[in-house]
Amino acid sequence: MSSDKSELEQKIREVVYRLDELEICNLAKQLMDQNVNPLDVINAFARVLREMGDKYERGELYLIELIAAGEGCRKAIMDIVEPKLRQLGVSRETLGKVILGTVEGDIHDIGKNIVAAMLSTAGFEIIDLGRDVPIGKFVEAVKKHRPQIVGLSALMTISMINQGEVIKALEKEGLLKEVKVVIGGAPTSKHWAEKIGANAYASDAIEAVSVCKELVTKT
Ligand code: B12
Repeated sequence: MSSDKSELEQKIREVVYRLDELEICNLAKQLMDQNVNPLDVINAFARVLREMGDKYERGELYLIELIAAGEGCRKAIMDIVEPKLRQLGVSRETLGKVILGTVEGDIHDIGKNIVAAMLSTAGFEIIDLGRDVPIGKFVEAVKKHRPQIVGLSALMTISMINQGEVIKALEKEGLLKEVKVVIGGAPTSKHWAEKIGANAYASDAIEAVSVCKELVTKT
């Protein structure tokens, strides 16, 4: 079983490193047609991307290569693997509504999209505001959709400040009484969540599911 998973990861690695979006998407299609577990595919994409991120940080990859790999993986996950995940999860009952977005100033959305896919499969209804989302847009969306949870993603030390700004804006509008805030993204932590007054932190998409389930049962 584990060798199946490493074989899958190797297949994905070979294609992602060729940096060709079409090839990456074709492989994702092929894997979905062969009924490979979409969660295994998403996790393999995430591991390969992290590995490439580490190489970029060590100066072994150019930024342009990272952009091509990141965009190819994003497209494959969003357009091909995520719809399959949703299809598998359709019969589940709704656990609650979650508004998700990457905060203002930050265009990283691969992790946020994975979290959206996993929460959706687990039975949450997702309203995805996208990336580089202005603070006011989160407030408007909470007023409009009345979710149980708001999930804020940030991948940069500069943008993580805006997670705190969204919480302040929600508090100012009296919305924190009815909505719980969960944060995530590589530079964030449990400690940061406590500091800015978020209700919870999750380090990855799997933890995000258990944390969100816990938050809705507490309300
Ligand atoms: C891919 C990538 C990009 C891609 C993004 C493509 C896309 N559509 O997202 C591209 C190439 C476009 C990019 C651009 C930039 N990037 Co960049 N990028 C990365 C990289 C390599 C990987 C990020 C990623 O996708 N990881 C894979 C996913 C699966 O992991 P994840 O995002 O951490 O998400 C998981 C968890 O964190 C968690 N999670 C995430 N969000 C949420 C939300 C909630 C609610 C919850 C509960 C959990 C959760 O669950 C996810 C799934 O398990 C990182 C390096 C790294 N090691 O993180 C740098 C990195 C984040 N980038 C960085 C930088 C500086 C930039 C640029 C400014 C570069 C530039 N000079 O132009 C620009 C950003 C411009 C902007 N305004 O945003 C820095 C940030 C440094 C810092 N600490 O501030 C990093 C750390 C690289 C580095 N060391 O320099 N980047």
